Amino acid sequence: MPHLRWTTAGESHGPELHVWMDGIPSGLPLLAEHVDEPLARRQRGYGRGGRMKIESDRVRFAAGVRGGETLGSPIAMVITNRDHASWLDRMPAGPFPSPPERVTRPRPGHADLAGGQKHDRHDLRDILERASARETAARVAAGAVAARLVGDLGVRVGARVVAIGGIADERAAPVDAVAWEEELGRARDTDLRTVDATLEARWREAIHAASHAGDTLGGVVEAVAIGAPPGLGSHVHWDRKLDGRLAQAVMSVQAIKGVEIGLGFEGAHRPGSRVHDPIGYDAGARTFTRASNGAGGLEGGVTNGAPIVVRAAMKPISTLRAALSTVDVVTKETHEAAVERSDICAVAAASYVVEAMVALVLADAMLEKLGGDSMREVRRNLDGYRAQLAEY
Ligand code: EPS
Repeated sequence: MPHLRWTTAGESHGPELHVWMDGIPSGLPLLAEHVDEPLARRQRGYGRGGRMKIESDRVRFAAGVRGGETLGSPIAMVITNRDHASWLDRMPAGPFPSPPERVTRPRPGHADLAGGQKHDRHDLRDILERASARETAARVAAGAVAARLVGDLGVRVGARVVAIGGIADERAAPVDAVAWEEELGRARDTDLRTVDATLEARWREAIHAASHAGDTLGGVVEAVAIGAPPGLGSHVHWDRKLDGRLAQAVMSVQAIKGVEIGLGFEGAHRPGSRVHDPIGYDAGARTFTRASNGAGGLEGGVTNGAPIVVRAAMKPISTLRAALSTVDVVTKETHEAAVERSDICAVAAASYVVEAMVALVLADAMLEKLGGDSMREVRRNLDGYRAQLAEY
C-alpha cells in the first residue's frame, strides 16, 4: 500500500473539485496560499481558452489542517468551479429542468467515444466532464501539499517546457543541481515556462498560427527534482521501482502520450560509453559524484542522488475548431466532431501538472524510506539516514 494515498473527484462544469489525501504527517506548515500559488500558475500560459478568464482557482481546506499545520489526519481540499453557475441547467445533480442538448459527436483523440461505449452513455457530456483536464487543478492542489512535504526535507521540484508544436529547445540541458535550480527558477515566471526568449517568441507565433487555423498544438515538458537523497525506490520488485512509479503517474496526466527518464529514447541510439555516468567521489563532502546525468537520477529503479529528470510528451488538445470527421453515436451518420470551448495549447499548464505528479510520487517514496507520524520524526529519520550515507 502506498504511504501517501490521494484521490480527486469533480466534473469540469460541476460545482466543485475535491481532493482527499491520507498519509501526510502532522506538523507540516501548510497555508492556503501554498496551494493557491501553483493553482494560479497552472491557469496561466499563452494559448489557453476562455475558461481561464472565468476561473480563479483557490483552495479551501475542509479537513486535516489546523492553525496553519497539518494534523496527520486526512486532508480534504475543495476548489470551486466558478463556471458552474452558467451550467446549472446542464449539470444539476437532481433532475434536469428541461432535457439538455446532448453531445453525440465524439471528438477523435478525446475519451468521448471509448468512455461512452464503456459506460453505456449516449450523451457524451457524461464522459467528457470527468475526462476534462479541469481535473488537473485538483492534482496541482495535491501536488502543492506534496511539494511542501518534500521541500521540508530538502527536495525542490520544478519543470520547464522544452518543445511546442515541433519547435524544440536545442540548448544542452543543465547537469548539476545548481544549474538546474537557476534554469527552473528563471523559467518559473515566464508565460511558456522557458528561459529562452527567442524560443518563447517562436512558440507564441506557432500557437497564434494554430489558433487561426482552428488547430491545436502539443509539446514536451520536463520536470526535475533536485536534492533527493540516494536510495529512494527499490531495485527488488517491479512495483517498487521508482522510475516505474514516476512513469505511471506522469503518463496518467490528461493528454500525455509518452514519458522518458534521463536520456530516455535518445539513450537507445547511443553506445553505452555515451549513456552511463562515470562515478567519482568528493572526499570533503563524503559523497559520490557524477560528471553527467544520462540516468536522470535513477539507476535500477533507485535514486542515485543526481537531479531526477522526467520528460513527458503531450499530444495536441483533441477539441479542434476545424473539426475532424466523426460518427454520431445515436444516428451513426458521419459528421464533424463536436466543438467545445477549449484551449489551443496547454503545454505550459501541463508542466505544472507533471511537476505535481512528480512531487506526489517523491513524497510517497520519502515517506516509504523514512517513515514517521510527525514531521519532527521524519526529519530526524532523514538526518540519521544522511549520517549513514556519509559513513558509507
Ligand atoms: C478542457 C476544456 C476547457 C479547458 C479545460 C479543459 O474547458 P471548457 O470546456 O470549460 O472551456 O479550459 O481546462 C480547464 C477548465 C482547466 O482548469 O484547466 C478539456 O476538455 O479538457
